[in-house]
Amino acid sequence: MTADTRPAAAGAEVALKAACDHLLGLQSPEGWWKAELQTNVTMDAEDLLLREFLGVRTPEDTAEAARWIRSEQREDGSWANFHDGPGDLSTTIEAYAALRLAGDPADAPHMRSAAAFAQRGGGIEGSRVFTRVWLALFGQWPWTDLPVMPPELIFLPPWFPLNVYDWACWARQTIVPLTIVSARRPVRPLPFDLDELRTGRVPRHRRLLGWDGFFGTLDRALHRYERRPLPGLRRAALRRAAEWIVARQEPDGSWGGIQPPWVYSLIALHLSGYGLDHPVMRRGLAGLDRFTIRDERGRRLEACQSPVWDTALAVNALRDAGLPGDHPALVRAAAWLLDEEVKGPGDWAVRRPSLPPGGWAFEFDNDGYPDTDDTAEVVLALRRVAHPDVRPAVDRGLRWMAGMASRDGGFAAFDADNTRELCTRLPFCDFGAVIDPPSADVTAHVVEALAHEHPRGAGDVLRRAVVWLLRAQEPDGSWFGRWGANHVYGTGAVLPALVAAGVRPDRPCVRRAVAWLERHQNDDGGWGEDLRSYRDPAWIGRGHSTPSQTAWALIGLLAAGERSAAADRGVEWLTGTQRADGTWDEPYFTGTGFPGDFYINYHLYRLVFPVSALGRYLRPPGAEDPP
Ligand code: R01
Repeated sequence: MTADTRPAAAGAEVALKAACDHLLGLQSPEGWWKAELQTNVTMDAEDLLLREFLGVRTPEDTAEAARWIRSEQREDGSWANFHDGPGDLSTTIEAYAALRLAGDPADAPHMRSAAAFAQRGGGIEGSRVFTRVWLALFGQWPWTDLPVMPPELIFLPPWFPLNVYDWACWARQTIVPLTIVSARRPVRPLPFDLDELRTGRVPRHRRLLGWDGFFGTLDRALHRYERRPLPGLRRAALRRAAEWIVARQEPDGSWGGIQPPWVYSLIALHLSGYGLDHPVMRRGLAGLDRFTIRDERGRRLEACQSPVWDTALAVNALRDAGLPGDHPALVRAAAWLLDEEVKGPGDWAVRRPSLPPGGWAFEFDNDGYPDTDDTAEVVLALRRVAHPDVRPAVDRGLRWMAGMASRDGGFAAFDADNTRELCTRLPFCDFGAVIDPPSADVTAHVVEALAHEHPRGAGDVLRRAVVWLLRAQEPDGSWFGRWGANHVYGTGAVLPALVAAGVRPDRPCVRRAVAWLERHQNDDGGWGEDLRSYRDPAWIGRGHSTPSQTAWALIGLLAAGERSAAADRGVEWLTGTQRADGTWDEPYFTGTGFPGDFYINYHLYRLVFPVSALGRYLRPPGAEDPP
């Protein structure tokens, strides 16, 4: 064995040891890792509005949430959806409404500057549908001036356009309760109004969206129907929708483990006659407590939680770092992951009825919605741990995952063939992704898992997924990042996948991706890509260097065999910015919920990805794998 003489190697060894120690120190006694999943203050504002609506808002929670919301306000009076991002109109309006609820007077300086920002940005009239639904619940917006989503939707068969299974699972679980809410049109008056947030003008884009073309006509017809719905049909639809919701409550009281379906389901069921002491409501409200973080800055909610994802990434990182497969921390993590396997069917079975269940979901209790992204990472992790029971679970996961290929050969997160573009055209859908089509990052993770495992019968699935990835390469040589920011994430995911699948690193597709990464390295040696890149192509590949994005670029370069000066400088950026305690600071959000609309700061990313990158830098792939 010869010593590594690269100038960055010695520093990388020291940094990696400290980072691994820090990461090991974050593991729970049960074996999982879970770091904060930070999003934006709409979570906290909507939590107060929910509690007000249900009549369970307490002065203590209100004061603590308001303190957090105030602490997140920007210089210009607005609230943003991500660190250092631009103020967002809808987020600002929701935060403002919550602070009024908490008693902040409209003439306080921070409220006046928030209202001024909202006015400049188009006011309540220009805000997203969800924001106006919240305001309608409190008499601050007319229900008649919102796009109609009738509960009769629940009766459309799975082959009919716009049926509930045409929607991405997160949108489906949000829309079904909202159909109940908007059919019942409840109003709980407030002791104040929000006139200071109104402009009195209907924004131009909404007039076009709402009243032009086919969907404008459809929406007008639905508004007429809404005035006199068929009583028998309406009653049956409301009943069926409520049953659909109740059947999907998870063991932890959540719906899909994500905040929007959760709060709208609680409101919808309450309107359907479920009292606060009904077990479904009690479990739902109690579950929210487990998603609540309380610390010196106040009280805030996680939009969802990432223990399975974090644990799989941590295991892979520690194995990349050279920890042996029989290390007690890894064995404990594997045992916990095995316990988390999804063993029953879910909504995914509507499109793949004969596929046996298997795989993993993102969260502690999210059995109805396993996803291929988590399943791929868990498979990649479990196969590297010496635990006697991993094989059958890994095999079930691989079979389920391979069976979730979409028609075009690519992979989406939660469903197969969830590609009905029509859904995105509805006037109701002005926020976030509402379908779940295949993406390069998810397909890459699946390819990587299949390529390492080569499960019987999946050769064709793997080949088609590789072809899908090759076709998805952007003209500039990069790949788009659907669930992480952005092309740096996509490219950092696809390169290891292609190489694992046998694509030689000297092939042009790999060379073009390497060149793209090298072109976008910052002068300081790191990589960063601003979230604005999702709306403004000028930002693609550009932004402040961050630990996770630098690590993704390094992982891509190292997979391509680049033991180059660019890699050395990336490693030096990581070692030079590491904190004394072994982790990194990462205020910038590098996770994507919905491109353009909803972003996530996964607080473990700053640590797990640098550990993987430094580990792979020091130990080229294959050096000590498998266990
Ligand atoms: C939301 C919302 O809050 C939300 C929260 C989390 C997600 C989905 C999937 C995964 C897992 C992670 C997070 N992986 C596929 C990705 C791994 C990196 C999505 C949405 C907001 C508005 C609406 C999420 Br409407 C619905 C949900």
